[in-house]
Amino acid sequence: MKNLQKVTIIGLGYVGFPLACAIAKNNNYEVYGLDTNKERVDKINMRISPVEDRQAEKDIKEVIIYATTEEEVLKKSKFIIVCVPTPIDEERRPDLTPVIQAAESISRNLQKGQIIILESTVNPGVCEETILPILERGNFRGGIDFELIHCPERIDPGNPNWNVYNINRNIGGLTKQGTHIAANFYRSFLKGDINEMSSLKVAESTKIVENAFRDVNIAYVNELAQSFDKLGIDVYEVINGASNKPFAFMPHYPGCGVGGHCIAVDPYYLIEYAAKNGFDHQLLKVARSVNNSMPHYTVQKLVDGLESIGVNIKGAKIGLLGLSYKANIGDMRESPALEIKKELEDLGAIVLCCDPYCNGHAPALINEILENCIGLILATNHHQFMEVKNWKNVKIIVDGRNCLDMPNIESQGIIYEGIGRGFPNTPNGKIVNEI
Ligand code: SAJ
Repeated sequence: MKNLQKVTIIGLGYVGFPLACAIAKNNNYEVYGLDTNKERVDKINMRISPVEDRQAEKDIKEVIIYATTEEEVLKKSKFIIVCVPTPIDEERRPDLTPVIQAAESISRNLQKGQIIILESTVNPGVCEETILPILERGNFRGGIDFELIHCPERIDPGNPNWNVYNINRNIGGLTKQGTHIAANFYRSFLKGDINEMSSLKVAESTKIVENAFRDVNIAYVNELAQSFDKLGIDVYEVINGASNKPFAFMPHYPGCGVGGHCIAVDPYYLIEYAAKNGFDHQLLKVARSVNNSMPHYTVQKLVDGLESIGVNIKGAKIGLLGLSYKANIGDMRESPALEIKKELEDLGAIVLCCDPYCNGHAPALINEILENCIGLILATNHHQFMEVKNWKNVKIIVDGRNCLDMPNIESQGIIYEGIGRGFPNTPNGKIVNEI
């Protein structure tokens, strides 16, 4: 039997599992998955995808991945790829616990010649200052007895065009030779360009910079939205106008907040690391603060709207459409909708939540809300909500994603409030979505 190279992926979630499938489709590799979640391991061994990922749900029927909770599997792997979460804690401080635990399991099983690759998003310095010392607890030295590489993940959940196979990747490592070996490993099963970079820190920085860029740009339009609401100008029409400039402008769109495990999280990793090294990222901090203010801004629009029709929010039945952080997926991590729900309940509202992708947490049906709620906030632009035409007994709608048909709503005598739409009688009710 051909001596296949063994690969173990640690962390079989929305990043690790599609990656494991992509590697397993190349017949030169025998792929193992290591995860602490027994239910997830059992699912994979029954060839069922543990994540919502169209491509992976198809791939798992064609490949074999040996999933386990036993770390001894690491001993026999040439390549070990770490794809565990890098969240923030209650105080919005970086939490490297999953990464440290993965590094410790690797360290306990480390073999000469292994190539250790971190895909989880981290700030510059984590590989060399946190992971490497753990791996060097024994007699092996990085860059000599084993390689340490960073290849930041770029999965975009729910994106129909970009997936693990076709997106370009950046890669950096302790040594140039190790980086090249790891880059050729990725080239053997991916189609995107693999860009070999000069160091671990540069590779770590690239991903953080990508996502902090997005956070700052979203904060920019969120601040514009608050300003233009006062000025009676529709910021959407302005952004769409600016977008017809074929260079030097990149549209982002205002909304009820920024959620997810990337954009809402990654900037804190750079803010904290830079502060430890004597630099204060004021712009990144202000951007985070503007984006974190949007859930409250959205709730306040509802409170003001209800007051304008003589209704107190205390005791009022309010609908919340969407708990996910973005459209058409069921992921509530850092979702602004959760903050909106909490603030509504703290104000004494009776909140009915509807989210077809998170129905375990949001059991209300859309019609139940339309028939029983005097006001509603749309927090997630799921396509199901955008198909509603008759808003029945609702008297005020706050469209937290500016995705609803404003003229249709106003034609039913309902107060429509968007985020940055200026005065409700915006002449151009053109609806646009996020990029
Ligand atoms: N959002 C806005 N306005 C925008 C864009 C997004 O308010 O103009 C909000 C969304 O509603 C959501 C949050 O920001 O709550 C994050 O949205 P996102 O589209 O950035 O989705 P993510 O978190 O899945 O980001 C991923 C990232 N991909 C990786 O980290 C590999 C990010 O780098 C991508 O730019 C993003 O997908 C994408 O472009 O879809």
